[in-house]
Amino acid sequence: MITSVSTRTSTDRVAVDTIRTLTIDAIAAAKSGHPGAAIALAPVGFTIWNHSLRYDVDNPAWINRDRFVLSAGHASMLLYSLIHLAQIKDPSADRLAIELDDIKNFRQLGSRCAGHPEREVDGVIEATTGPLGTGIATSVGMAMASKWQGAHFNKPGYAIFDYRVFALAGDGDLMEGVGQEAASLAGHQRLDNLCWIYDSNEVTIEGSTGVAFTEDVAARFRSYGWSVDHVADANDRDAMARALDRFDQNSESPTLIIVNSVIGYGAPTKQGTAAAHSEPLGEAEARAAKRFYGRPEDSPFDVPDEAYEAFSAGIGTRGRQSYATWLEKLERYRANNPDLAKELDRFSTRELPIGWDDDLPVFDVDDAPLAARAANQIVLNAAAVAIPWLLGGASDLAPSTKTALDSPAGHFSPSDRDGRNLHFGVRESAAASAANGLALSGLRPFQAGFLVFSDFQRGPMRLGALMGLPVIHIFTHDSISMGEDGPTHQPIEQLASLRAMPNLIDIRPADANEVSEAWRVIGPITDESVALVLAKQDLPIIDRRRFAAASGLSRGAYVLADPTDGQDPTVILIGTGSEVHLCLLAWEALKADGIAARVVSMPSWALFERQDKAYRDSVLPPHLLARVTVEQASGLGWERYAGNHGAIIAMNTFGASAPGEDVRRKFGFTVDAIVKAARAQVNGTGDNA
Ligand SMILES: Cc1ncc(C[n+]2csc(CCOP(=O)(O)OP(=O)(O)O)c2C)c(N)n1
Ligand SMILES: [Mg+2]
Repeated sequence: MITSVSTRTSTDRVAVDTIRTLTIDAIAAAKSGHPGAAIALAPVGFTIWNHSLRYDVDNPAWINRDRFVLSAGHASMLLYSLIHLAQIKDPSADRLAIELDDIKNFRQLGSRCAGHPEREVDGVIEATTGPLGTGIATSVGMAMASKWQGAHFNKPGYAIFDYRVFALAGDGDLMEGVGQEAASLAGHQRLDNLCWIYDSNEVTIEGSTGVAFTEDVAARFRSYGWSVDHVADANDRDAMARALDRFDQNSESPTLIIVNSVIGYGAPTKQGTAAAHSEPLGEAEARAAKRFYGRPEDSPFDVPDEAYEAFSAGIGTRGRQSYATWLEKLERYRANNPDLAKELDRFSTRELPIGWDDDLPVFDVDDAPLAARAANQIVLNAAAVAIPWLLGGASDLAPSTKTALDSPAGHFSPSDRDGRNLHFGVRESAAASAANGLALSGLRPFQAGFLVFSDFQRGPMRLGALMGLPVIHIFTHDSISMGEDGPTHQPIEQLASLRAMPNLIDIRPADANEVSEAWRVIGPITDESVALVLAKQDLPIIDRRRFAAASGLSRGAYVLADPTDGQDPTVILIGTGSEVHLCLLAWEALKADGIAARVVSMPSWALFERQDKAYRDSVLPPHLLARVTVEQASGLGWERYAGNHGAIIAMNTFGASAPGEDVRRKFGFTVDAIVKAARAQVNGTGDNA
């Protein structure tokens, strides 16, 4: 529908105010929610979507769609209203992605309008947000992905990937450290396809930002290398559109558009106050606000046709055209670049190349002992050769974590967008957030660091797990055995806390072959994150001719060694990672003593827990209560496998600064200690001491 400018303007105004009234009504029905920012930013959201966003509402999963991330996740009703009014189709069912009924059931079980936006499928809600700062940080990964995909897949005249990323942020997002790290990274990388819109309303929950946040944001972003633009009034849609156009023309740097708004605009007593942030308006205030907007006071969830029409004339028309043009380009691209097009098809459906794991290395028992991180370097590189879109980096620790990809992988930078080594700098939180953004864009990212610093990443890791993203977190220096750097660098409680996280698979391999098998498991994962936990120190290669095959790793735990004379075991030694080797030495010593022991290698609690009971019982027979678990980490949770009577050899304190061997001895991780505990178990004198 072609409309005159004046009609467009009044129709647009109705659409903007409909976002506001839907917000008011949904929050009133739920008796909870955050109206203020959604109301104030309605014209801003409207303009981004209808003036700029290249997005086809009939094809939300379009791989080259522009991305919009609502980093101020508490303003979720803004996003739900936009999705509904734009009439975005559900990609897999004959319905809208968000129906009016979902909005009426805002924050209730079964509604797609959760308290904070939750990503479910590609393309509708682009990222789960709410924890402030993480949405904007994730958007940096998305912008990097767009650049990488463009460099990798585009051919002259065929821009298959050139999507832009918009993120809407509030004061909280800009205060958070993770947002600051990410802004610094984006500025350095000159991500000109990234636009953050900052709602500067000078209000947070505690009141005026004057109590805690008074810096010159524009100057800060300029120093990061961003272009900074201003829109003096959030209601000025023309000014907003012009600022978005300037972003579009900028090919040098990311853009920050600072928008001044009045929180809760139009709600007479609440606007401009912290109360508008988190309180439903209340009956009288809601009526007054609706009167102010010129919308009916007595018909809740009223959506006039003009509201749909405005979106249809904006994002609807433009998106359909953009998609059609792109599709036509893709067909020609396909004809001219058949191999790359095939790769693109696999990439777009998250399918691994056929035979991707054929050349994963197998390590020989006669090879020299190898640190798990060193083995991982070899396996990771083999996987990267096979999977073109596997890429990643460390938080300045690639040489220590051994996660550099060999030439010709290249280094991602403004002059090498095809590079697959990413340099996150010393920015753990941004690294994990960017990895989420890369995964949301279809890439297969890894991000690496010391296990102890996973603490800096829990927020974004948790969001990645919650979103079901196949991010590969590689954590090295995985125990007190890392030695001389001392207790600040020696992880204790990290493993237990990672194991407590839903949708995150823990894998702590015992030797190089378990590392290889770990990657065989990791490769096909599409909807969970992985924490691959690796020892710094050398580990002997387990003799797989004498002991069970490393492929047992895929089941989480497996019987590595049993009594050789066919006897039933009288005690089970359960180890993970570097401690499995100690268990094997203890097994030998016990054998020499006539004690029949079993050794279980348990690289992954998560994978073991999903095996059926018969398998679990075959590994850990319920009647066999004499057990010793060994792990150089907090013992929290090991009761699960040790049982009430078993011995748990673990850490109950922080570590100590000394060579790894000495630290291990000091804290009791020795063959003798394991043998002693096993004997006590067999004699019935041991317990959880
Ligand atoms: C990491 C994190 N800490 C705290 C919160 C709780 N919280 C939700 S909104 C908010 C204040 C946000 O202020 P601002 O970003 O300015 O949003 P506005 O109130 O202006 O909409 C806080 C502290 C959160 N969501 N995430
Ligand atoms: Mg604010």
